[in-house]
Amino acid sequence: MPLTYPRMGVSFEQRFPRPSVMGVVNVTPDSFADGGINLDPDKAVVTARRMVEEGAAIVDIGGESTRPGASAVGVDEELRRVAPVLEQLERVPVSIDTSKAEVARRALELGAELVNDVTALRGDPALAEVVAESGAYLCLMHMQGEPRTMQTDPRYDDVVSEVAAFLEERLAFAVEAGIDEERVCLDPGIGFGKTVEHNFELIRRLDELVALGRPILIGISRKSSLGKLLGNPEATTGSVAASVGAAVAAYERGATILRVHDVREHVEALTAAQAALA
Ligand code: HH2
Repeated sequence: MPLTYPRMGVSFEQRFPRPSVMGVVNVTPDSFADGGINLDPDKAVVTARRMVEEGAAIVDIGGESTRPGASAVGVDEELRRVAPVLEQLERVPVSIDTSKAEVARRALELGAELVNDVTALRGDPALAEVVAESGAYLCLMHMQGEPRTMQTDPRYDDVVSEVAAFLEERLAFAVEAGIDEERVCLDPGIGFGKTVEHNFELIRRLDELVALGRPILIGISRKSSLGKLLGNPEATTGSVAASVGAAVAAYERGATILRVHDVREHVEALTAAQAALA
């Protein structure tokens, strides 16, 4: 029987105190950092359990890569990838990284407690109702364009105010659809239609997103901006050390939850940062 999570009454802030770590497990052949490594369901389960032992508050299971240039995956294939993993993770706190209502519904039945939607409820018109009815936690993320083309020529007049306005509008949409505002977190979507400069400006001015009043999730772990920052213009990934540095900075600027591939390193660094900053 799936573990029943306290779906009513517990706010996002109570469930995920600052700083919390979300471990990334991609059950995909093509994800930019861990593609293929966790495609075998048994391997994905071992990785997810290890991440929780290392201190992750939740593990984000994804069956579709959204890396720049990735092509979309159908519902059946996405379910075929993630369902066998979720079935074996009954006692593990799980988030489902999907934009599809049908995938989210099945994942919630299998015990997932959070829906992580990189389209911020713009991808599948049926998803808002699934989240509202289940009482699940929800992450709304900003993306300019769509994964296939988003890194071609991202442009903003002011990236931070545009991302803030977008997240505010999507939060209002979610609340209008019956989703409890207290259960929602917001994410500027590092690397989703953004240059290196855009990404770091979003972290530098994170206080302007914190001012929206909801917890902020940051996913910069191993992203190419970190490799580019360190001098390789062709980088498709970044190092663990650079990821940890950026995560600690984001935490210091107000982020609540850090979405990462290397859980132990981030938990250790954030524990020390918290002690130093408290
Ligand atoms: N980044 C990725 C996927 N999902 N969700 C949120 N909320 N925030 C993010 O920054 C974010 C996300 C991309 O990273 P990853 O899952 O490692 O790669 P891929 O999309 O190639 O599977």
